[in-house]
Amino acid sequence: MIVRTLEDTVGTDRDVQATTWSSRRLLLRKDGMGFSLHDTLIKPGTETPMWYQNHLEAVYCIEGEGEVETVSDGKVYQLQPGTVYALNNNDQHILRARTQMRMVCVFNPPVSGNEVHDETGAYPLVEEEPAPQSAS
Ligand code: 9YT
Repeated sequence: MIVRTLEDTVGTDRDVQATTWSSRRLLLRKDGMGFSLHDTLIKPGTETPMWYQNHLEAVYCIEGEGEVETVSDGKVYQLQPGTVYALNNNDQHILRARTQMRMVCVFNPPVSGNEVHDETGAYPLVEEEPAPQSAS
């Protein structure tokens, strides 16, 4: 069993900083769960365009307020603690934080931890490593 705390991740390579957010990766691909689990802080007053073309992501807001817009149809959804959005169609979207927001994010497939958003707002797909060969 894996037991880990947020404190365990802060200041380590599991604590990833970007211009508009920081993401504490509690579970990564190497943990072998088939998804990754992140505790993410979105900076207040920011706008983040994203488009995870290689991943599905669910985002559960637990603190703060903001909105998310789906680019294809311009719809805007208000976010507050207790609201989840799920990018089930790899939706291109824009996240706007009115206050600092704290989000619990789940990625399928899991991120490996070193990805950064590319110019489209996506993370690259990290190929599975080959299974270790048993010694004969
Ligand atoms: C909510 C969101 O997608 N923020 C961007 C960071 C991402 N969730 C991550 O890598 O944790």
